[in-house]
Amino acid sequence: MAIERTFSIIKPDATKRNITGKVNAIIEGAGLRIVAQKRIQMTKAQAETFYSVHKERPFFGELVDFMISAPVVVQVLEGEGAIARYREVMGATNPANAAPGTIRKECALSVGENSVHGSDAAETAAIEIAQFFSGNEIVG
Ligand code: FUP
Repeated sequence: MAIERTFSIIKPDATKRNITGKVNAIIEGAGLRIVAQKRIQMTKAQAETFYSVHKERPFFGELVDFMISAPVVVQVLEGEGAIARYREVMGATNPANAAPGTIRKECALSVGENSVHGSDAAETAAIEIAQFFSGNEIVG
């Protein structure tokens, strides 16, 4: 399988509870490398752009408000089949359905406050990485 890069966000529920390191330990334990990482306060415009695919969904306003409620940590992860691998490591969107050992099972509070985001495909990974990182900030 090819070496890929995927985009990750450690969300406000996790940064507020000071468990960035716990999330990163699960990521690294799964064989993914953190090749870029920064802590930012997302703006409303950034959050709306990032989640624009969900703009017609009833939870959109709540989702945007949550994403700007505290700092987040944006990351680029690299590894063999990193996009699918990270989706496995994250676990199901709703932590109640997430498998043991996944980030959402071990860390998340609810379907909204679910600790992490990970890209769902190669095209979205490229778009999401470019929204938050310039090429020289990614060091593999
Ligand atoms: P995922 O790819 O697992 O992050 O899930 P989705 O793209 O389906 O959803 C993106 C985010 O929207 C979730 F992480 C949390 C939020 N969401 C809700 O708040 N309620 C829902 O019913 C579904 C998603």
